[in-house]
Amino acid sequence: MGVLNVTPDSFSDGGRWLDPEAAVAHGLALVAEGADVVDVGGESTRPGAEPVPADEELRRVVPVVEVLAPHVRVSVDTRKAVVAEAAVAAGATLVNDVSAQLYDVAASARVGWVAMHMRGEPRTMQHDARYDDVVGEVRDFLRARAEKAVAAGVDEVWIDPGIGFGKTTDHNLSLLRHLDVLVATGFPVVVGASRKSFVGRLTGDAPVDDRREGSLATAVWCMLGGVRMVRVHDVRPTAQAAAIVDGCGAQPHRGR
Ligand code: HH2
Repeated sequence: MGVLNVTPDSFSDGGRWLDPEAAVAHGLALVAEGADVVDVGGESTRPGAEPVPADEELRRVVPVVEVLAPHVRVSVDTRKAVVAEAAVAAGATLVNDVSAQLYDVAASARVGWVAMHMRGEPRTMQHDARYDDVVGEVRDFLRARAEKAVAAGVDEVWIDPGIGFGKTTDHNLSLLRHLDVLVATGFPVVVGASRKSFVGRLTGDAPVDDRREGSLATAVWCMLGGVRMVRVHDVRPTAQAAAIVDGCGAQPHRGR
């Protein structure tokens, strides 16, 4: 899953694809690099980010989804039902929901749904990053939401531990160390760790534009741990890595 942030303020690519033509061109470049899904988002959810009004988010997202959808599977990264509905009407077939609340929208639109775990909301989520058992709590939350979605009629439900969303570096590493716990729920797992701050912390405080190799290593770790989709900014190296992991047969769930 390639990241396409149509925002002025995303933590790594904010402002680069705000113009719809630039966004579409970047989305098509991600497809050429090997993305199976392009994830279009119009609201940054980085720690401390301010919410975006729905009309502005719609203005950013819908025209880009419309143009990309005939070329690639498009997911919409949103917390708002109205934006998810409009993006699906424009051709998106996956709702990437960092609030883990929009399963009714996915059910009535008959599209897939990603439930991501977040503690609190982006503006304040790093203030209260406390857990007794981060892996168990995240697993229980995601499993409960996923089961609700299935009961509501969603056929394709993904779960995502929400790396960096109300979590310290230690919490992120615990979740990555215990991916098997999430995989064991039976729901396909997606992980978005690309360029996030723990990658910088583990690599000598590498700045955000120097986290490519660390992000790639994290993606490969996830693939080997049974994660079925990784959400990344650097699609080309990740797609190459996925081809090697697949070729070596480390993904038994893909039938090899
Ligand atoms: N992370 C971000 C946004 N959406 N969706 C899922 N499913 N999983 C994630 O880990 C995830 C996500 C944050 O990263 P990014 O989009 O690069 O930045 P920003 O929120 O600043 O736009």
